[in-house]
Amino acid sequence: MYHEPVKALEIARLFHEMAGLLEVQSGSVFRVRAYQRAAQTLETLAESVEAVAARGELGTLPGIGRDLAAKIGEYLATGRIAQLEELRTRLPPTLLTLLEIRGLGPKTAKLLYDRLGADSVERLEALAESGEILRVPGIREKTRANILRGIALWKAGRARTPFPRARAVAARVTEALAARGGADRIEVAGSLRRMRETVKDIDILVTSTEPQRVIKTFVTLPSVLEIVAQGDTKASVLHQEGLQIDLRVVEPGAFGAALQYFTGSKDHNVRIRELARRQALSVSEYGVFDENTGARVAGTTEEDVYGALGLPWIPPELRENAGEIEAARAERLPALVTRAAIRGDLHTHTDWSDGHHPLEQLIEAAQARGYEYVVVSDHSKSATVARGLGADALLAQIAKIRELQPRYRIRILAGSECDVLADGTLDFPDEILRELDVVLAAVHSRFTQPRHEMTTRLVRALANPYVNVLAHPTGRLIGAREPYDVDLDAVLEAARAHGKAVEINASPERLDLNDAHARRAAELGVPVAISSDTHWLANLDNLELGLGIARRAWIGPAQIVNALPLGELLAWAHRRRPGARE
Ligand code: DGT
Ligand code: CA
Repeated sequence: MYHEPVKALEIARLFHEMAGLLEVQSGSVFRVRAYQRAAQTLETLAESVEAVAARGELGTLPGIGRDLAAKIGEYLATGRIAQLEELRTRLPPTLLTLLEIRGLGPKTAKLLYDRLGADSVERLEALAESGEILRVPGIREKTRANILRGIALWKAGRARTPFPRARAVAARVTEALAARGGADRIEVAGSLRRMRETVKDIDILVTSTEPQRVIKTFVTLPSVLEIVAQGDTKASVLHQEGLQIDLRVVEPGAFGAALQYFTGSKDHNVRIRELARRQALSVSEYGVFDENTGARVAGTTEEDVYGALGLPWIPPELRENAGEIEAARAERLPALVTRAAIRGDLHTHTDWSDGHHPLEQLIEAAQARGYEYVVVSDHSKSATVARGLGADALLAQIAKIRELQPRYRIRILAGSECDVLADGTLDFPDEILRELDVVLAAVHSRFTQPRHEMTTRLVRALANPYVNVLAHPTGRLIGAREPYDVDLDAVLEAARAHGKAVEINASPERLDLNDAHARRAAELGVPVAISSDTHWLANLDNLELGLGIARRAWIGPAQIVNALPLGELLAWAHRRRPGARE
């Protein structure tokens, strides 16, 4: 189980809101930054904030002075922050959503609110569409286009909740249900269990001898904003994070059937029922029934349900009616990757570039994950916003890594997330790349190149004999930047031809390659690297999101380069270098 720093995250969210409110109010930039910094500290806290508070040490946390420590204390004691509630009354509640629009800064948001009363995304969109915002000094056609684009992305991001956020909510709710008693088994079903990239709602199943008690507990959780529906064995609520949660209480004898049914997908279930009918069986959320006698032949576990139809249990990530039923019937289900198969992380940053921790801390954290190796892959010099390393700094870092090595069990590999320049050449010359153990190549500039240029650029980078992995191959930032326009098949073909890997970047903002692209890569025989792209130590655990993508892509350990033992990984990484033996 990974640690869910529940309270700290709640407070971090409130501090971000404070920062936002102060920002649109044109409060002092100093205060805004202070809240943002404190929120970041809380988000990356290694232990529970309650424990720190109990020791009276809140004020010793980075960026948290006496005033903010008092606010945290207030929230822990009362569940509220009075100043925040006061701020909320002074501005329309929807105004803050404007700050979520990419490309619209707080100054512009305030300007449009003051001049035109743009107090919600909907209103801003109408004003932008009609062109009225162009009357405000400083708003040009380009600003208008950016705002409309930002709104479109915002809408797309809201309709469904990103998997990482939904999973965090589900973890909190199921923990609360477990802690308050009354429920025996608790499982999350639906698209969340299938690890889809986004989910519409959270589906939870429980068994209980006291359904009423569980329902009551559920609808009265403090995080519930509104009860949508409430019955004897099921209820739906709107959670404060803005998504709906459905809870169903089922009897133990039907738990497996209900879990199978509500895990879906719908298309998978339709096929399952067809298959059943051909065997004179019927499948529902209550069990598998013999159509002639009406007797229930399975229902307690999912294994029984699939077994009754003559199938092996099918992993939830595969249940999309994308060939898994045929594979199951032929006993050819893939052996999917698990966390245990992963031997190292190939993509991490330290405070040498835009990571937030010194090299030693990163190495210790990776070692604590039980890895055999970790690649330190700070940015290269052209990534100026990420404080990329020049050649001298990189050589110094390599020397430092070699010097530190004897102190650690884990093998520290010197790497670089080397920029792919606009023409497809790399940010470092071969003489420098030669010094590295593993080389990642990635695009961080000129995202808007026409398709053929971007494709040529990536294909050329993959041809470089020192490059091992193409990092975040499509460049999307979820809710903020579309993938760049590229012929991905041509890129994957080049990766295959040159024996290079493509990355499944497990950072929640990226998740790139996505499941469909990763499956395509695997089908073409292109190996993948599942990487955390760590900037904060806790990011190392994001790897799990990448594993979800890989599993949805039918990928097993044999197709994953960071499932290779150290020696084989290095042999693979170096085999195209000049002078290497094939
Ligand atoms: P989403 O949209 O992210 O919530 O995706 P799901 O798959 O969680 O969909 P949801 O919440 O509407 O329903 C949960 C599961 O319940 C779904 O995967 C399969 C099952 N289910 C729901 N409605 C139907 C239906 O009309 N027919 C069948 N066969 N199954 C259904
Ligand atoms: Ca659902």
